[in-house]
Amino acid sequence: MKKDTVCRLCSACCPVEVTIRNGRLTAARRKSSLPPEQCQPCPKLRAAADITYSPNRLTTPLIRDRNGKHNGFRTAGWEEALDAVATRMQQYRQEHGAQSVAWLRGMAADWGAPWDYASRLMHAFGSPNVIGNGSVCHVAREMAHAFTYGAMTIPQIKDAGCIMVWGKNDQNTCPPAFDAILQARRQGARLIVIDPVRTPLAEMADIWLQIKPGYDGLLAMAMIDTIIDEELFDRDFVRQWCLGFDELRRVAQTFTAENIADKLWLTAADIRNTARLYATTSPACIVDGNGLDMQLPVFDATRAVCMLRALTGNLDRPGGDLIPQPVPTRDMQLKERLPADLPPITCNYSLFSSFHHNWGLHAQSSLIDAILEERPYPIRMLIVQSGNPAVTMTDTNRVRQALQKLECLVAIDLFATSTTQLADIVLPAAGCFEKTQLNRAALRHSLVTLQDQVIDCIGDSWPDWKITFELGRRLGLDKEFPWQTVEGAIDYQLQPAGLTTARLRSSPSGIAWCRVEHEKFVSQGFRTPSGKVEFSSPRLAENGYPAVPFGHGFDSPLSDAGQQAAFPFIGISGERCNRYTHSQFRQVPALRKQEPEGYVDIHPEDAQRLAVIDGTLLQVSTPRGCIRMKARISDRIHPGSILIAWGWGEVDPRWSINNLTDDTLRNPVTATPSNRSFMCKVEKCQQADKGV
Ligand SMILES: Nc1nc2c(c(=O)[nH]1)N[C@H]1C(S)=C(S)[C@@H](COP(=O)(O)OP(=O)(O)OC[C@H]3O[C@@H](n4cnc5c(=O)[nH]c(N)nc54)[C@H](O)[C@@H]3O)O[C@H]1N2
Ligand SMILES: Nc1nc2c(c(=O)[nH]1)N[C@H]1C(S)=C(S)[C@@H](COP(=O)(O)OP(=O)(O)OC[C@H]3O[C@@H](n4cnc5c(=O)[nH]c(N)nc54)[C@H](O)[C@@H]3O)O[C@H]1N2
Ligand code: SF4
Ligand SMILES: [Mo]
Repeated sequence: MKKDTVCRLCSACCPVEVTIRNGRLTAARRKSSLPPEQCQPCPKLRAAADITYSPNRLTTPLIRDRNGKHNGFRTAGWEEALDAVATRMQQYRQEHGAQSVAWLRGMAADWGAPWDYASRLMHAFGSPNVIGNGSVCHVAREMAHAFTYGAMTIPQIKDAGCIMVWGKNDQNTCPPAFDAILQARRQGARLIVIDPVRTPLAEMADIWLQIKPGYDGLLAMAMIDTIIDEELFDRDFVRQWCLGFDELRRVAQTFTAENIADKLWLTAADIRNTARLYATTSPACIVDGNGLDMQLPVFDATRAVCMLRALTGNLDRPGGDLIPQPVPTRDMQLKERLPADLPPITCNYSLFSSFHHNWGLHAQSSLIDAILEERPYPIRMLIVQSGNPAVTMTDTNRVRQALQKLECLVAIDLFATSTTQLADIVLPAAGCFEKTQLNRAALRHSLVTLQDQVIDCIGDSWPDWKITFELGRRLGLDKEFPWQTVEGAIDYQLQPAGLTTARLRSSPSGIAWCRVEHEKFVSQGFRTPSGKVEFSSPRLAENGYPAVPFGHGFDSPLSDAGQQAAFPFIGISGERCNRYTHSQFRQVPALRKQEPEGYVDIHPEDAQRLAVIDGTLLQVSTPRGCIRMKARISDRIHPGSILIAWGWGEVDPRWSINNLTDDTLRNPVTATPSNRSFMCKVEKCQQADKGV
């Protein structure tokens, strides 16, 4: 039997067709606009059955018990485990206030309705502290889009004449977008790639700019300057729809291609030619990605990139960058229940916490400040849902110290992880094929697709929605969680759009709730305070931030930049590979066989200087800590930089890149640390330590 659903093994949220035999998932195929032989394969999806039926899945709730048989845990029933969680939550609320309990959502929840349900539960309980990981993921970038023209745009790749890919590697992270790039290339679209790493996409490009890691903001400003200086901008659009052109021009003039090319490891001609190709090929879209995120200047760098779209008149035009038409939904969050005078722990980043109603709180580092330094007040109990902060959060040592300091840690996950190992109570979650949920990605724009349950839950695992609803009811929130099925909750949420679960089920390709329109600004303006594209933002100026990107100058984006002699290499946190999602799936033999370990890529010139060969065990260190990994000689990076494989800390703590990252320097608006690019030292390991 074939069934349609949406895959959530990573956040690409691909529509898929699943084959079921005797109630078991046996295969899954990604639906694509391209013929099967032309579309990008996904090893994770191919291993969907191995992941789903992995013997390592958590199948029953666990409660910490030193004498327990399961790694310091004993098994428990759901009644006991949920009662224990509810009792502890109520105890902390009574003794220290509801705000002393926080909920941390990882990536796997971010695109699903569990987001709304967790917020609903916590807000009704009385705590504002539901924290996501958007300060390192795309939410900081989303805020930059929103502050420039009101919403995060969607590149119209298939219809573009020029595609500029800026720090995104869709081949591995979003195959449907990669299919679209290939299709556009066949139709003759020009391709620009801005990436410090020579990816397969960079090899395909008309222009590849091998930018110095973290310096994207300077490049964008120099491109703005070129486009203005050479009068390549869309005069009519700028005159009618943009605020602060003269201020932008003045600031951009301080970053001319000739002035800054050296700092970027580029030439002025590289920069000017790229700006010319982008500005003179119409329509053009920009695919921006996580290469801009996790950088100290992420907010202004992304704002500058956004301004390129507006300067060239590509906003909301076919083949350019579409302003999305979000699906109207009922607000599930119950924020109004929170006392007005109760600040969230992210209160130092209030613009970031409030720029988008649904995104909520994303200054992730604030959670660690609150636990360790009790700023602005202590967090005592934490519920982690679908995240592995012990590996994925900045400065692992500090994070682990915080998790250990907690009086109570609850983890909701599919697998035992470095985080569940520190927990007091572990709740087993059902995987993406075992549950029905509304994907947030599906609500962002017109086409709504249902992630539908296609097989039974494994063991005694429960879907996240059920865990949240049942916990809510145990906290006395029966009225807030009246639904016995997820369908009831989805129908309630989708009512304003006139959609139901039943209708979505009968339309597996999705339902367009409205017609896609372009140039909506002509009748509606932009969703900014001025109704225009804000090259200069009065709102930011009022809050003490530069109104124009880098209006207060450009500081080094790299942590420990002041100690170049001791830490001379630029470490790059490597791109996501297509077999794994962050710290996940290394325990699945089918995937691990294909890619057994991660490497530190080092340029041949640096390798020669350090007498390093393929397979030499390297120690990479920063003032926070070190990692040990084998070297791989590679000229896909620039001399002076190393590329460190991401996500291996779950296999061995010595492979954990966040041992190196710094959480003291942060973007003042979005709390983003420099997880992606940092200064570090590289040495050969002296001992006969073979690593793992
Ligand atoms: N240095 C450095 N740091 C980074 C990054 C980097 O590239 N470099 N990337 C950053 C980014 S962009 C992100 S998004 C974060 C990711 O950070 P995390 O969200 O912590 O990443 P994962 O390792 O994917 O952890 C997800 C966990 O959820 C579990 N899970 C999967 N599906 C479900 C489900 O349906 N329900 C529940 N309850 N659990 C589920 C998985 O088993 C896994 O343990 O890391 C960030 N940190
Ligand atoms: N297979 C798989 N897919 C995933 C995930 C996964 O873990 N595995 N995670 C999901 C999540 S949560 C996210 S956030 C997305 C992220 O998806 P992407 O945005 O594609 O992120 P990455 O692959 O980490 O990095 C993108 C590119 O940025 C480049 N880059 C690195 N440093 C810089 C820089 O300083 N400047 C520029 N311009 N580029 C730079 C990298 O070399 C890489 O080619 O992927 C999602 N999809
Ligand atoms: S890229 Fe692969 S793993 Fe990620 S959602 Fe799509 S099919 Fe699933
Ligand atoms: Mo992410």
